[in-house]
Amino acid sequence: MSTPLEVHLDAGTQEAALRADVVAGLTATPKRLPPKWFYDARGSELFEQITELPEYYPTRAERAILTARAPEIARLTGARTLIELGSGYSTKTRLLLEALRPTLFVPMDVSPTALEAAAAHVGTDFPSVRVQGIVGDITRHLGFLPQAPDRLVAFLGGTIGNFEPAERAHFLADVRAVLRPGEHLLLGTDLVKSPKVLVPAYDDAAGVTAEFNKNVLRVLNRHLQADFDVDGFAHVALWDADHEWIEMRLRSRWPQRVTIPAVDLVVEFKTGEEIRTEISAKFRREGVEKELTEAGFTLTHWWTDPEARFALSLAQV
Ligand code: AVJ
Repeated sequence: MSTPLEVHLDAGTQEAALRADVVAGLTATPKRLPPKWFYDARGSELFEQITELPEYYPTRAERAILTARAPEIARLTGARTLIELGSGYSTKTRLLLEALRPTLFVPMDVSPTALEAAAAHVGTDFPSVRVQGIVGDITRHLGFLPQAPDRLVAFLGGTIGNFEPAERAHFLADVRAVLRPGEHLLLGTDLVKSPKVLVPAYDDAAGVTAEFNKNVLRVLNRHLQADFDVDGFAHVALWDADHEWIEMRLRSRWPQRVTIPAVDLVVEFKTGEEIRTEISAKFRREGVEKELTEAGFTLTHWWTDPEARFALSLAQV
């Protein structure tokens, strides 16, 4: 049973937010763009392909933890409502749904296409679960989450790593603020490991991540009538050991001038000049526990895959 998508991001608001991010990010030094603009229909599909790449271990590692721990998570939380933030296609979520058998499943994502696909497959496989998809920005629309009983908020995939430390603190405090005492957060975090493993995960041999990265330029071309030459930029993935995060960048191959009519902007690029398009922070247990505690949560369980590549934290308000 699935109710129609609840939309808190109408096209007008989305375009205004995109314009503001593009003006702020491409007039800054160094240039940057927020990763949320990767995820149009093509970008969401490319990300699904990334999750199947041999080099991209986080999805498989997290799935292994969920497979092993879903029954325990169900028992520990007793959740009757499952909320999934940044749900995408919700492919790993079926493991939680099978164990929890919740009354209500609320996936929230910026991508309506991904939510529709999620609602369709969950609706087919779990006919007794009511699905209420919310098209929204998890940094702005948590207030629209339903006041349903016994909620478990899942934020999987390591997506919290896309936020800078200060943004993470705000985000976790916001999640904490919408929850009632006794309710839970299940948080997926990728863990610090050798750059020999990390860098290829973000720079795969088949070039899918490169296409995903460049997709943000296609989004700007389509929505803002920009004239980015997508082939004029090279995909870059590097490990920032000080911040313990992966950075993705797009590096201009030659001097170029890009016109973005919708925001009345002309942007110049020197050869080698980069746009930072994503950070993907990697974590250690101490850091996760500290950040959860500072946000008002208590970390009750920490599970990793057998190779300790990825962690799932269960925290309670
Ligand atoms: C969806 C944010 C978890 O950071 O690993 C994959 C996105 N970027 N490859 C990540 C991503 C490049 C992914 N998250």
